[in-house]
Amino acid sequence: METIISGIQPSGIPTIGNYIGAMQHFVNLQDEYDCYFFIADLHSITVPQKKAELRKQILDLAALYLAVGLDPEKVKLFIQSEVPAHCEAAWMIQCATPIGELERMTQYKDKAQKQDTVNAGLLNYPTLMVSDIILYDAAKVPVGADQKQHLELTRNFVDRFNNKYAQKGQTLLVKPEPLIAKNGARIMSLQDPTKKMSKSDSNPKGFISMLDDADTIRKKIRSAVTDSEATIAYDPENRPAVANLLTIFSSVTGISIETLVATYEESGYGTFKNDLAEAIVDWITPIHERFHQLRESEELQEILTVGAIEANKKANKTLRRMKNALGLGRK
Ligand code: AQP
Repeated sequence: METIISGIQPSGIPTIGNYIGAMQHFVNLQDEYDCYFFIADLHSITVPQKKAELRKQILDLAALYLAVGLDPEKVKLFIQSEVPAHCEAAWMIQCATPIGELERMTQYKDKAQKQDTVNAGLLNYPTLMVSDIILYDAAKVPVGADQKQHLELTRNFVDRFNNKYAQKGQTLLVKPEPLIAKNGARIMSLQDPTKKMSKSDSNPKGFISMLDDADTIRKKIRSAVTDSEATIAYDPENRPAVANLLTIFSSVTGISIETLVATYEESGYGTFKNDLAEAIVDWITPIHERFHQLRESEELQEILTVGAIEANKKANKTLRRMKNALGLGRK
């Protein structure tokens, strides 16, 4: 069975964008692959976080992973900072990565623009991502379009490291392939369809959090921007806001966009938005029930403890190979 790895940052409560673009695919992949999924708390501190909120969001994300359908019997679920190998390997990777390669990363450029002071961690973020991937010998990494550049960096690093240090016939590091979801939708902000929906958006009207209650969801959908056209149509280029709402509608109901357009073409935004809000509420209510059962449970703690043990076991093996390749420490 091939291995896959992916993580989500606890930099807020996951949005339905995180669900549609990442979590739902993780659930579909768990039967076919040896899966490692993690809570990327080390990545989240590249920008300032509040201590108490971060601690809460780590457990919220863990419970949400399970509430949306990840099965702890099938996947290893762990908290990144509980596996020290991630930072150790990241240091070795940084020492073999030209700064120019990191400065070219578009996500770095975007995030750096929004900070008064740019920390070294923000620049080095992709090297921690390289570490996340290589430590688990991941053959495939589920990535959205925005992460392709980071995966390319990983593939380049693996080539460089293997060429320089692998002994004849040795698989030192595994070179990962991207796993692009068939219906890999990118969900946009409800207030600005040119901007990706983000859990750390300072305007909460821009996103639907996976823990928003029914009334909040209804209000946010009601206030979502649309356009001045009279009919409902799927035209992402010219009518991105409506296309975004149709994509969300289709994702939470499984109804095709064509069928939705045929149903709502002439119905006006009021009915369309009302039905969309109810569809989201119907879909999210059982997720909330499972979330609340899990959130304060001993079971959640046990799942994370077992996940950390398994992840440490696997990651430490790769770390040892890397240290031996570089001649660090003692044999
Ligand atoms: N709007 C989105 N549509 C589709 N997929 C999305 N993802 C994020 N936003 C959308 C996917 O979710 C996964 C985890 O993301 P992350 O938390 O590690 O980082 P991110 O992409 O930076 O997510 P956010 O919500 O925008 O977080 P903040 O606000 O902290 O920057 C990834 O697979 C991503 O593609």
